[in-house]
Amino acid sequence: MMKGLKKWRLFSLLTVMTVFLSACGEEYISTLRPAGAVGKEQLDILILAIWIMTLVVVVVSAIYLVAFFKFRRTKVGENHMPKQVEGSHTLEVIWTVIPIILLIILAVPTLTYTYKFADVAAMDEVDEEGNKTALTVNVTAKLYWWEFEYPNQGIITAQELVVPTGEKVYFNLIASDVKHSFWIPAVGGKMDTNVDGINKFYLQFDKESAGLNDGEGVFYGKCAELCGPSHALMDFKVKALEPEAFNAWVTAMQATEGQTADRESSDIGEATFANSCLGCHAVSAVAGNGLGPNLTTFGDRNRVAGFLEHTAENTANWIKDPEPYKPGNTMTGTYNVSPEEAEAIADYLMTLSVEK
Ligand code: HEC
Ligand SMILES: [Cu+2]
Repeated sequence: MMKGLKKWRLFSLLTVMTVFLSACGEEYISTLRPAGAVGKEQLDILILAIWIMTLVVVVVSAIYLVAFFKFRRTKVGENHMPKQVEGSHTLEVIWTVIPIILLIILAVPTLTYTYKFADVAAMDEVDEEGNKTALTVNVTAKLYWWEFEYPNQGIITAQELVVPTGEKVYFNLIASDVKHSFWIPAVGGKMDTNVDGINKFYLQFDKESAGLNDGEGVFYGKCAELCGPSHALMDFKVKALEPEAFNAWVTAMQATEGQTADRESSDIGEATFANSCLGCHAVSAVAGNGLGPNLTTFGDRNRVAGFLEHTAENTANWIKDPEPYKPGNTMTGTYNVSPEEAEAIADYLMTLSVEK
């Protein structure tokens, strides 16, 4: 009796938790509150599967309960011999055909959507002038950060993906060191980024970020493949802009062509940065892939290194010694600056912005 009671308590606890936790999904990160067409369709498949599973559980439980109560020994008598159904064709056909039907109901939409989500033919379409019509982003995952290159616009950024709403955005996914996985939970995915071989898919961003700051509808992105000690900190942010604002952002990014830090600058921050950091961190968006994140838009970021609160203080602390923040990162130990210089650099980096 006691044991049954304990089980009952556990069961009630789980039920209550289900009810309460189901409301926990924040819009910027929840797969259950999709903010794009792909995420919605993926959720539809999930719900279909849950309905089918629920149906099976309900029917099986009902049959079990009927058998349990109706055919108790105390009810049917000690010597009752139930009807023998071994080898019954009818029964075997029934319990073979029903699961097959259920699997077909599940398989048809799943396969259809799987092929649909992998359809990236539009990536190669061009207009009369030979320009690519679809927006493509080359994503490179690196320990422990993300690089986003827009090949047709000739710009590159890091840590924060900027996309237009209402159109399909195509992704070429690759990793430069170990396997990672690109995931924007609220919008769809995820897909592995491999070291050799490009994975391609598309996402659609239907909900505009209300503002470009954290808490204003900026979506969260995650690495979804265990890749090393700082895997859990390998986050990025996604800013979904209406097409006009997106185009303005692209133009502002393109205008940073040739921008650099000056070794002779009277600003100690800029001069030190030019000497010690520029080799890994470009400050122009029209640059190639970097050993470190492109910092052209550093002042516009929501986070430092993808996860720390975006303040000059955190930036300076990160520069002084990034190791405690992200163990195993590839910046640690590659330069030498004094604490004062680190603080001056942090102030300089905060001024780098295209979002004005
Ligand atoms: C060997 C190349 C290298 C050098 C040299 C280097 N960094 Fe980095 N830096 C990186 C890498 C790699 C990361 C990403 C680390 C991570 O998030 O795992 C990074 C991250 C950062 C970030 C966070 C970027 C963001 O988008 O939030 C800042 C700020 C930064 N570095 C500043 C500096 C400064 C200042 C210097 C010079 C004093 C410097 N770095 C020198 C490679 C380098
Ligand atoms: Cu990872």
